[in-house]
Amino acid sequence: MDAAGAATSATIASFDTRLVRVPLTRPWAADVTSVGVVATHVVRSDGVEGWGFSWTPQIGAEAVHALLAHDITAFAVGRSAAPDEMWLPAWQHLHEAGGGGVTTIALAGLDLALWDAAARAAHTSVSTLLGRTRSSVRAYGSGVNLHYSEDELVAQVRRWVEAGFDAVKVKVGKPDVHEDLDRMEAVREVLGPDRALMIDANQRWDLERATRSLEVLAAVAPAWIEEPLRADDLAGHAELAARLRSSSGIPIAVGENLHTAYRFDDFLRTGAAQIVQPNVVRVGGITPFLEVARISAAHGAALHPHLLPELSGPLALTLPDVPGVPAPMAEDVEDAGFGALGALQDPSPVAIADGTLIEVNHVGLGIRFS
Ligand code: SMN
Ligand code: MG
Repeated sequence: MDAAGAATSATIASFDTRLVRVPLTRPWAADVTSVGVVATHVVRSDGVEGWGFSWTPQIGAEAVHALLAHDITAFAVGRSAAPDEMWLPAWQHLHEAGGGGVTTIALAGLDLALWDAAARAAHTSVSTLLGRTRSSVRAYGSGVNLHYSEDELVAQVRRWVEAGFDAVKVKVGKPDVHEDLDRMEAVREVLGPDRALMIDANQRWDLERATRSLEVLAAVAPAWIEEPLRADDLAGHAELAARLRSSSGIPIAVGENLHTAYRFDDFLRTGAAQIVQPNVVRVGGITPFLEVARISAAHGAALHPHLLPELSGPLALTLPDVPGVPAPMAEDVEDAGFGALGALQDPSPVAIADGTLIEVNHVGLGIRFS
């Protein structure tokens, strides 16, 4: 699994970007009713074209677009079109804008377009170019549902069970943990004892509140606790992990708000997390995502890519099989895939049925925005 398949002597002839707002049919909060996509398009000196994108649900789409349209375009045009030759110099060039966050989110728009072009040049899909290690991955049902009533939440979980998911993820972090417990008990009742229940606090707790909350929520046997604390609180996560090791044993999952391979290494090296969830866009694209995958495999940590099933799913098919480490799962947030939202020009590159994601025949990434 390396970038060898993407090697090329072609250079970047042109790069253009456009900002698209994709309405959510199922809002993620009162003020999150659409997601921002910056669609990108590269033309190489050999005439091959590639389509990529950047993405940010609520905050920063215009900033990402500006960074891509100005600094990244000016840097990229004329340079090598091989994504792994581009990535590090481009990241170093952007360092005044910060090492992660908007910087890496924007860089993904270039990296994805270059990978798409590399696969199109070989008349194949990106996952074939990288080398598939499996033909399918489990998918889990997920929802942005802290604002749902308990009845709405239970109805959502019923839909997932009916759709054949054997693992689901729901939000916790109500002001009173006993309300969380009531909701999770209702969810657990629908799931039964054998389906996995993951819980996600989206950074809502501090160390003491997380400790107390997880003592209570251990009753529903969560398969992981996701983002219990402020995402950059490395020491807090390490302390919470130590407390959990000597109590409920619930593992900590983080990564949707970590932006560099270095940061993933920090969390794994210090035992602050046991499961990592890099978001392919937020880490800066496929090139750094593969680096995060190498790091997590070296630490023996499970990796479940965050969101974006049309992008994350095919990449999960290429991740190495690490003995003793659970296989990657894809996350299917209800009604939020680009295909489901009607945002794609071509048929979706993936299909999810019975809790399993497979690829549908396509070239490149198979993700062009209409
Ligand atoms: C999440 C994050 C961002 C957008 C949608 C959902 C959530 C998850 O934290 O893990 O699914
Ligand atoms: Mg999350």
